[in-house]
Amino acid sequence: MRNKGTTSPSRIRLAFVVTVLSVMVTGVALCISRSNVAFAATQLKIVFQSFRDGNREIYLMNPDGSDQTNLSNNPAADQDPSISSASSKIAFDSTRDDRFQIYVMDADGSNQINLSNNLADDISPSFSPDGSKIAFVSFRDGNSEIYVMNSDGSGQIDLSNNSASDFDPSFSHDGSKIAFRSARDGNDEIYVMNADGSSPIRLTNNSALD
Ligand SMILES: [Ca+2]
Ligand SMILES: [Ca+2]
Ligand SMILES: [Ca+2]
Repeated sequence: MRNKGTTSPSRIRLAFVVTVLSVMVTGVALCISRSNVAFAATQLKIVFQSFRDGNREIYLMNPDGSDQTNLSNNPAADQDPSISSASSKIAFDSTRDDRFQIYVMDADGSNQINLSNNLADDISPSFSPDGSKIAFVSFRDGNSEIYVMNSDGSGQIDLSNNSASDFDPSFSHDGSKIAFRSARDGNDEIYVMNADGSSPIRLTNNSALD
């Protein structure tokens, strides 16, 4: 179960791709929060995860591929980076404290802090565009839910509150919406809700996995 957030990157977080591309072109702050790669337009850096050291690590590189640097540098699994141009912070999840938890670090890899800090798995962090919030997935309620917290780890709130699987949150460019994947209607579909969890709307509707 704990690997679910990383085994299906092709199925996730597609709802805001058009917005993401326009943001990148116009050079305004962040960006994307896909499972393995995030692009910080204003910082001209790309953060990604790599298994090149025998375990998953968070790396940073220039857009031309130069200066690839291991930021997380820990024998545990470190994955799912989300970079905030607004705050110059990188959120990720890691098993270094046994369960997957949401961590944040500075863009040079310093000051790595456990933000979610509970006994259940927490994965798939995604910064809001202004860097003030982090959406993530938590299993603390017995099934996966979309949570949001302040960027210091305070105020952790269940937004999806549904007995089905909910995964892969991604903020819209203005921070007002969160797209995610849910199986609440029988199979995986893409949904969008307000950033406070209200008014979830199903965007896809088919028998395949979205
Ligand atoms: Ca690692
Ligand atoms: Ca759920
Ligand atoms: Ca479907």
